[in-house]
Amino acid sequence: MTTNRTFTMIKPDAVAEGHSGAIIKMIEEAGFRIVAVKKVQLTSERAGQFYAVHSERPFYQGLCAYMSSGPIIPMILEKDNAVADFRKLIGSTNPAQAEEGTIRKRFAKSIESNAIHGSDSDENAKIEGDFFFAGIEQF
Ligand code: RTP
Ligand code: MG
Repeated sequence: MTTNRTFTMIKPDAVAEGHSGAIIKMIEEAGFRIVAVKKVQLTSERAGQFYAVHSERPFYQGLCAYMSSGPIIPMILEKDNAVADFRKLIGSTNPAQAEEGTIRKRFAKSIESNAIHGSDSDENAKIEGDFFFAGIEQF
């Protein structure tokens, strides 16, 4: 296994409910190192750019409204096998199907408001990290 990076955002519902600290604790205890972190609020347009891959899906408008409804905490993370291990740590998109011990099982409210994002490939991790952070912000 090689050390590599993934990208995540703590989504508006989890930030608003005060779960950021508990979620970051779970992430660090699972062995991820924080490479970059900040708190920002997206416009609906910018959320739409981030999720452009879903632009034809029926949930796209709702997703853009949700992701711009309050501040989020984007982060770049580093670990062996980062992308796959982080998807395991967050659990299924739908919390009803998420395994015990996962972040979504503990904090997601629904398939729409599901607390956290995780990149689905090394290529997308790089694109998504660069969407939020300049090179000099990534340590
Ligand atoms: P994410 O990209 O946020 O990590 O989530 P994911 O890979 O598990 O799921 P994805 O299929 O990429 O969907 C992106 C986000 O869109 C919302 N969603 N709503 N109503 C629905 O059926 C539905 N499906 C997806 C969720 O916020 C999901 O995380
Ligand atoms: Mg996805």
